[in-house]
Amino acid sequence: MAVTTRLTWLQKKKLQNCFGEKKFSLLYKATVHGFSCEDLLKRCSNQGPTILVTYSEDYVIGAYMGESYNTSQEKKGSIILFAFQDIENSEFDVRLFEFRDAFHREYNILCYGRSNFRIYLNRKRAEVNVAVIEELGLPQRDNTNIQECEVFRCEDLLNQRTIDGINVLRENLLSDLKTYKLYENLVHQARILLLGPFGAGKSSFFNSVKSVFRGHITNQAPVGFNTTGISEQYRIYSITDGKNGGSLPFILCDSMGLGVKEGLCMDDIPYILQGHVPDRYKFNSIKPITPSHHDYIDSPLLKDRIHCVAFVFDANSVADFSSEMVANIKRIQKELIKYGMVHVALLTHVDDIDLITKGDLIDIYRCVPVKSKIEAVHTELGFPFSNILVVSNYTSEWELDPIKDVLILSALKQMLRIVDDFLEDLPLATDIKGKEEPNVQKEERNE
Ligand SMILES: Nc1nc2c(ncn2[C@@H]2O[C@H](COP(=O)(O)OP(=O)(O)OP(=O)(O)O)[C@@H](O)[C@H]2O)c(=O)[nH]1
Ligand SMILES: [Mg+2]
Repeated sequence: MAVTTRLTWLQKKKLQNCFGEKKFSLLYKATVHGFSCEDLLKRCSNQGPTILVTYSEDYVIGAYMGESYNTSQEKKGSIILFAFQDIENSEFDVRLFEFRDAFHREYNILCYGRSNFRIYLNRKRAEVNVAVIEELGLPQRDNTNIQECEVFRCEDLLNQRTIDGINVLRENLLSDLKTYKLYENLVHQARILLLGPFGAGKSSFFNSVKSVFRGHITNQAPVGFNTTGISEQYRIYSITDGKNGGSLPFILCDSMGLGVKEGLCMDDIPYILQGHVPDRYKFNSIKPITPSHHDYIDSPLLKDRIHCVAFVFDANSVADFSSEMVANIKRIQKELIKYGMVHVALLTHVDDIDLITKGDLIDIYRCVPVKSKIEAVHTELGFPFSNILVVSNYTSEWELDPIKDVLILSALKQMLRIVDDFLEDLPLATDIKGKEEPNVQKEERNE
């Protein structure tokens, strides 16, 4: 069975952030490998930077060493002692005490500095210098009983091998998307509608996608901080590969935000889904578009219809949606099901979640706070887990970042797969009620 740490996600994350975005790999655990220096050094020598963590009844204390443990010699260098208590409370602080001295071993004792921190593993005890205890804010006592001791190898999360892997993944995703052929070539471009509350990041998602394919940051769609909504027009954005390249196999449709009193008029939604609403249509919160509107699209083809809806949600607000907002979203979902349309949830602003750092975006779906947001979307709004996607939009960056690109491109790829399902499931030349609908025809296959 795999040996696992006693650190909670939050404790580990706070420590990782303290020592500069590190990845921890557990090398030694006293209750499994033995309470002796021999056992510890056998497993932890020559492993590069390490972190040792001891657990007592009411606090955790440990040491970070930038230099490898070595069985034979004394090691001089920088040592950082750390401690935290109040671990029941998620607001706990990690206190640090840094000094330059030697690590050495005396028969069965690990010594960090001459007397700063000494661990008697075989006696399950630790001694901490009085001044250090004060510095770390720990309760004064002569020595501490240790229940557990663990040592982790610490590596940079964003090491060159990981960055190379991400660049390869990014290139593969870009090439898959540029050449993506939709089901039976029924349409050449998937129309993806972005719906969601004000400020969720709909327009920023379009800007982010466009930036990735342009090769530099662009901000075509206006974005803002206004809580009553920035986007008032319906925008149908086709994106090209680079500046002068061909059109990509998807179109993003940006809409007005959903609100409780103001915002996108619910009755506009069926018109949008069926493709009646033209580009640049100015929404009216209290009145839907009517066939008498001068640019109303009377006879939309399959290519003009929406093929997938992405509900864009700010990950930090999903747990606090008002009951009215939840009711609105559920009402739209019902409508979508009526049209046989699969929909996804796109969680933005994950970079804003407490403690999340850039390195976490590499494996964001495994981050505990992100998992809990995904869980909330699943239970509150009924989205299947595989249809809840996570991105971090470009907002204030000057340069593209391959880690963000991978999330954005992966989300798009999943949306295209969903469009395929929609197209495959479509009754030929019939509308969703099964009646003949001559106005909504499939696009010429070889157009
Ligand atoms: N940190 C962070 N900020 C984001 C993200 N996405 C959007 N934002 C910010 O959120 C704010 C609103 O973004 P918009 O893209 O205008 O949101 P919207 O859904 O189009 O809003 P409306 O058009 O008003 O409905 C802006 O300040 C963006 O910079 C994200 O992933 N991370
Ligand atoms: Mg907008």
